[in-house]
Amino acid sequence: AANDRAGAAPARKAAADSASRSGTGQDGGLMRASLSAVAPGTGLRDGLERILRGNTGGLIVLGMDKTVESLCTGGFVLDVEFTATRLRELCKLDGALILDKDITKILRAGVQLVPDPTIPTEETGTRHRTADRVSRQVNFPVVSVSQSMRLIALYVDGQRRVLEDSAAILSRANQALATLERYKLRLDEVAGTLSALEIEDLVTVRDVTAVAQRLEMVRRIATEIAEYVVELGTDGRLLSLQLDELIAGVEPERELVARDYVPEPTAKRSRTVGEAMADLDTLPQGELIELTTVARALGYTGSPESLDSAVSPRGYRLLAKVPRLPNTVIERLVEHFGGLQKLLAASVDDLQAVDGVGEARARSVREGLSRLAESSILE
Ligand code: 3AT
Ligand code: 3AT
Ligand code: MN
Repeated sequence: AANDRAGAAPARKAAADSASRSGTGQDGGLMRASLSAVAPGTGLRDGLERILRGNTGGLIVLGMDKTVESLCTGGFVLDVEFTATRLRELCKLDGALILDKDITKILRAGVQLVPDPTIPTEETGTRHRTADRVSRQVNFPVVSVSQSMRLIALYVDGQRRVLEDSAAILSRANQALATLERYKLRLDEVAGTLSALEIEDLVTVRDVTAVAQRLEMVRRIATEIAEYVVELGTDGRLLSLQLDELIAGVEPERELVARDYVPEPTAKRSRTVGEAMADLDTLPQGELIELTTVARALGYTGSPESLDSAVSPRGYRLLAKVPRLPNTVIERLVEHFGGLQKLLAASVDDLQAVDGVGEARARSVREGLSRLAESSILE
């Protein structure tokens, strides 16, 4: 089980990275980091909840630099270690608190913040207008705890997120998880069909595209859940384990499909595996449901008729299912044989002609491929 988890973690990270790439870019990254800093289980969240329970408010800047300093007037310079209880006590003072960016220290308390008044803000109330403006003016997040509305809000570069309680987030996350489960089942179905067709050499562009499409759908919903996991902090541990288990292997599978099928460059079209994957990644949701646009992202012409043209895999995806086969050997096997059908037809002797393939490895490849062929009979 420990191995499983170690293998799944990078997949989730990749899903998360792609969210910040295709989503709101760098700001998405800062919002994510900020949500993680105020997630349940952190000292900061504990302190914020204490302020809410104590019926006071708060205005807290999560970082200090020259710009922040230039907006500070009055207050006290403290430079004491951060604790949740100190945060709550010091928020009883009028004014704002300044923490260091790693939230290990409370640097100042009772500060009046004077942001540029020409920065537009839609917020009402001096506290929230200040939080909004300061977050647009400095490179750190700002947290407000509203005394009158009893809620905690996070301001990142003018974006506002109200922190919800874990029960509400979990109920949405569980719906997303149920969707992921359904998508994953469907993915496993189409991927199984693709393997069977590959063995029989009956693959069409449509079959490949269906798998690429399902892989992408699984990744997108997984990305959404990964965001809930960040927001939930320690309350998301179980969700995180379920997510990791469901998407184990999805990320490598996606690359293997691309490496198997992205067409050889021609004079008219050429597409690298990386480009194909990036294009799939950024396909708008509405276009992802069209097989023709997915086919085009992969590097095919994408006309409706072309979906029925025959294609053959290079063999990366099925070779990856053969146990204990190093990547370098997979590369050489594909290069030497040039396609899955030739690999399937190769004898142990033929296989040994490849650099780095001795008799034992040749046998294990031969047996591995035969076993795959037997187990993926078309239903
Ligand atoms: P009290 O003695 O508590 O009334 P204070 O100086 O401690 O005054 P607070 O920081 O508690 O003031 O702020 C109380 C309210 O005063 C909050 C806000 O509605 C109003 N206020 C403070 N500064 C401004 C400002 N620059 N513009 C408009 N309203 C302000
Ligand atoms: P609540 O929802 O009532 O908590 P608000 O936006 O209505 O927030 P108020 O005008 O009632 O804000 O002010 C509440 C406190 O917010 C007063 C002061 O301690 C703090 N505050 C407001 N503006 C600033 C500022 N510019 N710098 C530091 N503290 C501020
Ligand atoms: Mn108020």
